[in-house]
Amino acid sequence: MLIKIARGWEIPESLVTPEDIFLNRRNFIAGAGSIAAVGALPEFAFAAGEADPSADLYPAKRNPKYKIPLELTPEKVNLTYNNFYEFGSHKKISEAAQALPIRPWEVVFDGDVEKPFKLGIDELIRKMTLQERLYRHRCVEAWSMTIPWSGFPMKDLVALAKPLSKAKYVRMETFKNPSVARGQKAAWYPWPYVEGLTIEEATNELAFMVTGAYGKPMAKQFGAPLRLAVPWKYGFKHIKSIVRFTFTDKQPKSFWEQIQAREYGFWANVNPKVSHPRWSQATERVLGTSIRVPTLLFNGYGEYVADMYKGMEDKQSTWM
Ligand SMILES: Nc1nc2c(c(=O)[nH]1)N[C@H]1C(S)=C(S)[C@@H](COP(=O)(O)O)O[C@H]1N2
Ligand SMILES: [Mo]
Repeated sequence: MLIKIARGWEIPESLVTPEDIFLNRRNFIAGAGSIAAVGALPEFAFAAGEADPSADLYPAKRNPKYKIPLELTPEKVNLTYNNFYEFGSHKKISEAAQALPIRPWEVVFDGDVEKPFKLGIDELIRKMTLQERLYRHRCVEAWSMTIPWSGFPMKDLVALAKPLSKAKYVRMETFKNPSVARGQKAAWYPWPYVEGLTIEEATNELAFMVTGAYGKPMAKQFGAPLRLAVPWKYGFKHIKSIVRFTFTDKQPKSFWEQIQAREYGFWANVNPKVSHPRWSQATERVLGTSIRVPTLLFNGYGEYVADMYKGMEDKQSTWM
């Protein structure tokens, strides 16, 4: 491999052909090696002349602890291959997503908290210390990407919210605005998008609130201005464009669970040995390359998270 492999990440050399290595080296140079040289890419986040009020906070200092085994997915690839059903049930939603107004943007904290409150996104971001982390992302559809997210630990957001001890879960909600998000006109989906984590998961060091990507405020199609990253779980848990955090003692029912609980459950921890009812999860297609690599248990993050699921390993629901 081109980059020193972090513990727990090993991908057999045999799965990578020389062409792939060459391709990856090119991607690496074009992607990871030139995060600063983004001027040539289309400016997605704000219209011309409009400045993102948080732009001065980027690039955030990289936290070197979180390593990835493969090169970063080129920015352009990630910017143009997205799941964001609010803007359509296909991957080419990047243009449509530009219609989403991301200022002003209020975030509500309610439920079992000391005192419910609302906070403007810039006020929230500026209460936190931003850092950059290189994370892997594994979609339940068996593709994956790697991405330099910027943001802050979700633990810090939970601390700010001051949940009561009876709160066992945090329920998160995406905006609802069918006039700009045309996908939300499809009444057969249970809008708004909802996701949830246990408090233990939300305060795990890997759970990350994303505000930026590729060294600048995150593009709208990534879920600006606030999105979740829980890299040991399938991609649908990574809820985008969050407007509400509700602390509760009841396990939240997520968007996909409401649609098809047999295929998309609450836990959704990555496991190559547990197939989706309609396809294998053993390998994944790496976006921006021609390779497939084996999928790893907990997407390779077991050393951080496996303890939370002790005794649940045999339960099918842990993995779906
Ligand atoms: N609100 C909302 N969040 C969402 C989704 C969505 O459709 N709506 N799709 C999820 C899925 S299935 C994946 S794989 C990731 C995709 O993130 P990306 O487009 O940045 O790759 O977002 C997740 N978060
Ligand atoms: Mo996904």
